Amino acid sequence: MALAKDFLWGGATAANQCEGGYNQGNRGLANVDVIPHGKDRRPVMSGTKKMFELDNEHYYPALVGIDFYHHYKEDIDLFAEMGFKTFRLSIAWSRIFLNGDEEEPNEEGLKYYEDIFKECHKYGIEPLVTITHFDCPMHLIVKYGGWKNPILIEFYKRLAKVLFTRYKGLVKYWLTFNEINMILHLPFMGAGLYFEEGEDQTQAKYISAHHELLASAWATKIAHEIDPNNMIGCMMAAGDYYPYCCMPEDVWEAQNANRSNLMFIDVQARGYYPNYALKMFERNNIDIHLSDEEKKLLKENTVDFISFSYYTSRCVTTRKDVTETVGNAFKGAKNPYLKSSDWGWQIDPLGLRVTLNSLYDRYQKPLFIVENGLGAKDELIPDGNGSYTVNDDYRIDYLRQHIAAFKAAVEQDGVELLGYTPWGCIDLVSASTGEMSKRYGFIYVDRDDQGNGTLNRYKKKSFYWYKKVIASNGEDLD
Ligand code: BGP
Repeated sequence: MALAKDFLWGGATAANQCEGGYNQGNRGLANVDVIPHGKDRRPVMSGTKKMFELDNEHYYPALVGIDFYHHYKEDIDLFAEMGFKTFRLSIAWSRIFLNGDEEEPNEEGLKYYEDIFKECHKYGIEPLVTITHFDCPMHLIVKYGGWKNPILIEFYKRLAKVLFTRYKGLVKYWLTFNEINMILHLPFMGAGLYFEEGEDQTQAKYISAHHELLASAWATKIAHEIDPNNMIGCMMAAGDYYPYCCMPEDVWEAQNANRSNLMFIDVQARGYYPNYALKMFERNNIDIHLSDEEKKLLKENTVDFISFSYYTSRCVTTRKDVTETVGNAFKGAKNPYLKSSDWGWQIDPLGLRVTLNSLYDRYQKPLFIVENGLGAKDELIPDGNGSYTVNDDYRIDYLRQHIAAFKAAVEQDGVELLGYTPWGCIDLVSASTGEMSKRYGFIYVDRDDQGNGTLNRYKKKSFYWYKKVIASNGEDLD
């Protein structure tokens, strides 16, 4: 059985990493804007260094991104040339509600995304929209404490309702929160959480996560009421944890590590907190104030499909003599059987098949790979026709192996898979490092880590390769 004829091939982006135009179209300031490049990035992202406004000492890469704000027509045209069936992008919340707590939305912001969606449909591209990809209006953080405060559920509901109403017929596929489990790892970036000294961070993270889970269930409910055709997905930073060795302690450690991420998806896909999570809350004195009405809301509004990012598998151990590594903000033991990218993320195509199977076994709902790819340094060279290109065989190689892995999961294991949108289909700012030089795209964007460059777009070798892959519905991977 080959991939379905309507398999959604495409690419993924997020407003905070490509859109820019931070002070245009009547947009408000967001947490993602004030996360700087450089040594302060990590402490700000993790909520331990306070940066609530822009200053003159730092460079903030999100403010311009790759200026998708002004280039979207040109960029969508390039996606269409590759044959995209879908394009994943996110809404900048503060473009729709500047402060987040207004009664009325900002028409300029709504019109901007409407134009993008129409542009996509011109080419038969189905938009796949993340309602929030790490962004939260700064005003909601300063005034209410971000997602720690349940009032954010009300503001998010307002946002969701406006989006579903305005884009009815234009957007069918929605994701409620990007990598919802990232709140545990990079809480300021993930959910606008800043911690005061002495604050119980664990309690703050789980109560905020609970608020997001409730908001996600509300959005699912509203979306289905407004248009029963809407397909709502959850989104997790995935990649199965392996035990470093066959010691039972390592196997147990891996099971717990997997559960710490799956807990979120258990709630969104099955509609209730699993017992192991409730017990973990009890042991750690975490109180999420779960009420009967909330239980009902979660139970009745589960997602239609499960989406996830996959860059790498992970490995854990109880042993102390093992080297550590990091991949997509998750620390773990370094797997000696795998190669690593220039940024130390380990490369494991078979791990994608493993992850797809674990998720499908657990939930029996359609899956969607909405991020995957290799962050690498590219060299722009003349293409012999008066323009420039990149010979990115390393990227082609990575993607080829991962596509083969998900095809095997579909064709040989029977996993239901809706589509594949590799991350950063056009080069954009890296979330973890703020660099431009960590590139994922099929399209090169001339901009460097300090914000210099023409912003011109150039097609890489992988552009033509991916075009062939899509045209053959994944049959031609050479
Ligand atoms: C995921 C995020 C993306 C993206 C990707 C790659 O965690 O959802 O926003 O950035 O990782 O990570 P990075 O940009 O750090 O290479």
